[in-house]
Amino acid sequence: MKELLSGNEAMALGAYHAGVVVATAYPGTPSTEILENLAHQDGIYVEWSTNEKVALEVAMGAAYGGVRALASMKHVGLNVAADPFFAVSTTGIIGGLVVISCDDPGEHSSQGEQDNRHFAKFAKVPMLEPTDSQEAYDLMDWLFKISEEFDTPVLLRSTTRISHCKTVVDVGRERKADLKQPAFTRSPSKYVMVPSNARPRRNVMEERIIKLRSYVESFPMNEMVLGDRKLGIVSSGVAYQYAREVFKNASFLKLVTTYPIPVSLVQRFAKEVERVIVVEELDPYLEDALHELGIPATGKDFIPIIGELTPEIVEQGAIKAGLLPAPKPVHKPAMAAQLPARRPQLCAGCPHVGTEYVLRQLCFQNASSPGPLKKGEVVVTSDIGCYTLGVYPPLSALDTCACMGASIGQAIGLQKAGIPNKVVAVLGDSTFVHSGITGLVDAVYNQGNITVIILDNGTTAMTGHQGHPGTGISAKRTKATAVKLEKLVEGLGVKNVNVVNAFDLKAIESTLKRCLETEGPSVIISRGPCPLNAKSTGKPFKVEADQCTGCYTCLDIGCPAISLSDDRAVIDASVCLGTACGICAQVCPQEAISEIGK
Ligand SMILES: Cc1ncc(C[n+]2csc(CCOP(=O)(O)OP(=O)(O)O)c2C)c(N)n1
Repeated sequence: MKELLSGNEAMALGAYHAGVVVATAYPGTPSTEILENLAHQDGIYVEWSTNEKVALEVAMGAAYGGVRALASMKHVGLNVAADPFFAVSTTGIIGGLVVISCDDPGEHSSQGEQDNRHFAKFAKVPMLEPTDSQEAYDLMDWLFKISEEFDTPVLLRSTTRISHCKTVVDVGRERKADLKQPAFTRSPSKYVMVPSNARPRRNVMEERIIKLRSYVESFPMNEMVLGDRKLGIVSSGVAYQYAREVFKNASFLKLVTTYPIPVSLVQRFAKEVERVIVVEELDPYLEDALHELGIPATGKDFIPIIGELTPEIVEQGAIKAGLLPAPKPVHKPAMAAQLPARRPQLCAGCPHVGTEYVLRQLCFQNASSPGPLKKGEVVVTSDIGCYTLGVYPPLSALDTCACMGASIGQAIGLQKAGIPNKVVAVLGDSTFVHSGITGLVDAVYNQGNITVIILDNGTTAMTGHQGHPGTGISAKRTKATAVKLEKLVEGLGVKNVNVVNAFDLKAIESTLKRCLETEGPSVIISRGPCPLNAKSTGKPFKVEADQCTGCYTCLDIGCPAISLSDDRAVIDASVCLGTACGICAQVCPQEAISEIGK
């Protein structure tokens, strides 16, 4: 049967057919749809885990219990899960364990760009990379087999284009019927990594890689395609597809096993061709591996090391390097009218807007340019989520954003460094549970004189409304036990805990002012539903044209429902959340905004 599947859909179906029993993930683009697709399947356990470290630990436990397990995450998620990733490489498993890392070259929706192929080599974990959805589907079966045969976790590395592009997949398999029965075999020398047990496991790891080196030599998905022998191209992942498109007649070596690489196969290929080049996205990972073998390959001298590749970028690089003739100039028709540039922005009715507006007023004192802080201004350390869009004008209310959970630690650090300004940390509810909790414990333990604002919209909005422990909704969208954030915060030892309505500007302002005046850590939970997730919407607002003086204060909240017509504010009723939000009415000095029909 043939289906049109994205790489992520194909990985999910491939894992299901391969008999995965436990699947875990923390959402993150471009990986999220893997677990979302597995959640539809019957007979398997799926969970949105608290974070990627927990996701891998749960999958690792399941694999210790003898069943096939999968943990998927975005590239930076593997940084969070790095500790168990290295640990499970040391202990090995019993049931197959597959870790999927979806990298995001070009940072379409990430805080950083990194090439996670290095993780495989670093942790001594075998890695395979599909070049399309068919291979993504087929590989899942291989990955679990390799994992079990070699007693090792296996890394499947994907990238945005592999994960999100749809290609035709021959879905040839059905779910395995002969699943292993879950059982744990006691074996402290394998599972209890005290130094005396961990040292012998290091030998096991090295022996495993030697065995894998010879295994990958005959792995059927690595493929040598001999064309014109003048140019031989080594490639993997989506870059292989681009290379095939650009170099029509060259010879190719497609590598699916990219750690370890099949050394003899690569050497044979290099002998078949006059010149070897490597076409790969991000780092010169394969190129360096070829150099180590003494093969004088090139690639990164004409293919960028930064950002996502396209066939056009590969082609331009090849032309510059003299590998392809320059194209004859063709007359291109004039471009169609360009769309106006538009920043990403918070939605109409977003509960984050009010808090960020107050932060702007109170902490930045409307200072507009970067530079040293004035007396009385407050530093706002931020985290990652929809609320990070508050960095853009007109809100411009944030000072930092590094990695998930960092806002609280950064705030403590700034305060302990002794800067003369107060510090506020801002993070979302999903981010708080992911990795904010430990920072807050640090603030309690070490008497951090900071205020933490948890923007609780009851969901993981940025990645598409996944549940998290605070929401009481499971990955299968059934009811789960909800962790109450205010109780959790109190339980951690915070004495000054406040819950405010995220749409009540006065309450947010007075609570924040009070918190900034008190000693020790304080927490404000600013609560309001995400409008894209909320069940009911409000009655829209309008601007009374004769009352509007054109002062533009309402534009300062950056609501996409508000625009100008003849220098006066107007509200688009089809977008406005009105009574469910009401922030524009609260900021209007003329009281010119009210519910339609009133
Ligand atoms: C380590 C890591 N994992 C996952 C992500 C993807 N991601 C970015 S923000 C975010 C959570 C957003 O949820 P929340 O904190 O509740 O804020 P909201 O978007 O709902 O405002 C996630 C999962 C990431 N950037 N880094």
